[in-house]
Amino acid sequence: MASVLFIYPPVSLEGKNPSSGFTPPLGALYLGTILKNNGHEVHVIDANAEQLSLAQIKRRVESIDPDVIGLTCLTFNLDASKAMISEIRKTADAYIAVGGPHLSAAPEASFGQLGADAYIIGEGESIINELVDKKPRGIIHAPEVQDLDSIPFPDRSLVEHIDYGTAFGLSMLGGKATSILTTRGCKYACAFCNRPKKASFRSRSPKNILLELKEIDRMGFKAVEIVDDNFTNNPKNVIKLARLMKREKLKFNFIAEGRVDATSEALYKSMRDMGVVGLSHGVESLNPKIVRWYNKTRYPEKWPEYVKKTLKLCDRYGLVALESLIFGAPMETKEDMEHSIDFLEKNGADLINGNILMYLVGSAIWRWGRRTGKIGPDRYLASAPELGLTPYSREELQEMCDRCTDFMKREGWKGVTRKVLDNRRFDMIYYGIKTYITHYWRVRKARKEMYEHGYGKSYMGGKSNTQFEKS
Ligand code: B12
Repeated sequence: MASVLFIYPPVSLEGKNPSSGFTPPLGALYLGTILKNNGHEVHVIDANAEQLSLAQIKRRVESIDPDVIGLTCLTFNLDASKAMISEIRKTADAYIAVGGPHLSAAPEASFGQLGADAYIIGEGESIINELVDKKPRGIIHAPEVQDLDSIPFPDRSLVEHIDYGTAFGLSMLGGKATSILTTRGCKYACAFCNRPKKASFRSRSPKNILLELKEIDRMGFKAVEIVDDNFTNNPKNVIKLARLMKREKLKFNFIAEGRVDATSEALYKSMRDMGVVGLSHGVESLNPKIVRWYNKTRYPEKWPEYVKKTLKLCDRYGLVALESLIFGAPMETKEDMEHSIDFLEKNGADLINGNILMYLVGSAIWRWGRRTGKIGPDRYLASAPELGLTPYSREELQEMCDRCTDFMKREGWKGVTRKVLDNRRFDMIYYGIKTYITHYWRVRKARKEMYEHGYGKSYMGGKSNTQFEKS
């Protein structure tokens, strides 16, 4: 039997990572569970959550001395993954396989530069046993799993030593936290996203999700992030799940991601009933021309109406509304950006998350940039101002992001408190007050760090130009 180690690399091996520590690396847990069930010894290092340095990672690898190492590579942690592999290679002679979202998005010709033995495109479940047993080399296409109910639940005990649901050392969700995946794939094709468009949208059955939630409950988790690309993609299932949970008297503090054009009273009521505390939506812009360029919807002119309706529903059902905006589309003016922020502020958003537009390898806007010669062939991740694809500088766009952050600081707590009270989430209120009193200085420090390094500031401490040298 082999000793297998999964590593989830951080964005940066030095500085603070904006979103470290929030949820466990489910990909590694799903694959690790299959191997564990087959008798292999499985370890997981979440270098992102634990903010490990290269030297610390290397030491841990050496002490585990695995036969096989599996890495989850995102475009954002590409540089870190590459550096880790090269460092590990110096002392360990393990077979190294890399999977994850980046591989499904980037050109296959570039994979070799990562320095691994095998590169897996797609979902690893169907090939993970073979990978460990036979150690094949090169590029491997793993088919997506059609029957999601057939996959064993991820074994969360593999990362029980890590306190999830925290940001900058502070628990954000009210209690022991984990995550769950209820669907895979997405029905939409946003132009800035580099998730594989080939992947079909699939749902787990509500009964199967319920069984996993019961297990999560038995393990003592109170808070659960639903990490689907879009939890509201299958509204019927959400409504059914809420019914089943009610029958079982099961409730968690959930957070999830939804769409502003997939809303209904029944859906929002169900989410409230099952315990969803907050829902985030990719609004991106309130200018239909920009919404069309992002390919968010077939009806861009209706977008502002959709956003208004969604915010009303969040208000009615007491769901904290975290609305995301992207700044820096080529045709976007400062007035457009200000209008987007004002619109959200006036129509009931609780929190606004501003981001600078990134061109990610494999996304439609990246392909457009390549076709028109605006992006070099080896540039896999770059922001709009770096590429000169917006009339505004990084600082000007950052100022817009800061306006969103200021709104959160100024108004966020009011909306959040009102909604939590409306929904009689006394557990969360008690937890919030207790944390504030007992960890006053930590709360202040975490808030400060969050605003300095968190979402809407800069990805990777300003370093956003990951690129491979030409081979
Ligand atoms: C939860 C989440 C997070 C959490 C925790 C991540 C974690 N530990 O898994 C937090 C909040 C920390 C986070 C942070 C970030 N995230 Co995130 N995140 C997600 C999210 C919503 C779910 C991840 C997940 O659990 N998926 C479910 C599992 C089952 O899928 P999977 O990880 O892809 O694994 C499967 C395959 O990829 C493959 N596989 C993966 N690893 C391996 C390894 C081997 C050896 C093999 C064989 C196969 C294999 O098999 C797995 C099982 O089928 C995804 C979107 C999504 N729905 O996947 C975005 C996503 C992964 N995140 C994304 C981004 C951009 C980020 C950030 C850069 C955001 C930021 N600005 O800070 C950071 C980067 C963090 C880092 N270290 O690099 C992008 C990545 C895009 C890209 N190509 O780079 C995604 C795809 C969202 C999107 N639509 O754009 N994220």
